[in-house]
Amino acid sequence: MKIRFIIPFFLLFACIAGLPVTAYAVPQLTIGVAAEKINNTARLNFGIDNSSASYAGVNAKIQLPANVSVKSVSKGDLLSSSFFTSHYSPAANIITVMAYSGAAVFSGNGILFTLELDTASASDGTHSVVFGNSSNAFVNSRCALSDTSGNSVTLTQKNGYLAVGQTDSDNDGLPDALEYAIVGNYTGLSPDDDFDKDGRSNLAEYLSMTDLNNPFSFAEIMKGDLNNDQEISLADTIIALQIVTGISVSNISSESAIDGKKIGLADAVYSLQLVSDLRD
Ligand SMILES: [Ca+2]
Ligand SMILES: [Ca+2]
Ligand SMILES: [Ca+2]
Repeated sequence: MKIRFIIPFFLLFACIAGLPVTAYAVPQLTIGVAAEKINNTARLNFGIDNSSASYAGVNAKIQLPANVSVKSVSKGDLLSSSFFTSHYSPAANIITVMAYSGAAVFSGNGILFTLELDTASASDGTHSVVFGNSSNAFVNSRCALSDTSGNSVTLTQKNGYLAVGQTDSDNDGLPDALEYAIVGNYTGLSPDDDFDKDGRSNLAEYLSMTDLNNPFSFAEIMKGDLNNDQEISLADTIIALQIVTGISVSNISSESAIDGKKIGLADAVYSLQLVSDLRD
């Protein structure tokens, strides 16, 4: 039987059997994985996965780990034209976020917002970050999403992790707490692999403070920015020259090389020309 006949037969059978013909995936509210990086800072993403309907809004409370505070909240790609507000209660360490899309419904997979966190006072290790799930502490936890008619939408909620501490048992550039948060041990994550298949290596994502367990979280690569600090400077020239002369430099990802593969003399020349205003 040809495939084009199979589908109508299935639909007919489904109607007779009373099965729902439109099978939407259950949307998932997600909290990502964030790792402490420079200046005791981490960026944690809140997103929607697997949604195949449109949503008018989200209303959720999130419990942060002890001694972690919110520095800032920024809208993600799904909320470019939406109403958005948040309230942080330091005493309870809970952040409440309400985001409503108005006429322009948001749908699909992606990031709703990002929290920039201060992890300076948190204890080393892997901490859970959870959605509210008890009515006395958290409101609206079971209907965090509503549809365009204001009705609550069935969804699942996936909590996240915050990895604090720079101890690195296998000396591969990925801290123990981060490896543990993703694979459950201190050595199982390879810096050169791309765990979430978004085109950025695990090490590159750690360096740019994006979520290496979320394909919708990644940073644009700035060619020549070898140390991933979002600017081209003499520091990049020095790193390139060190690598060319065989000096080992840690925590550098070759994805930011000019050719995207291998750091070489061309990278040193490129950053030097930019710094010297010899090229645009
Ligand atoms: Ca490691
Ligand atoms: Ca990745
Ligand atoms: Ca990612």
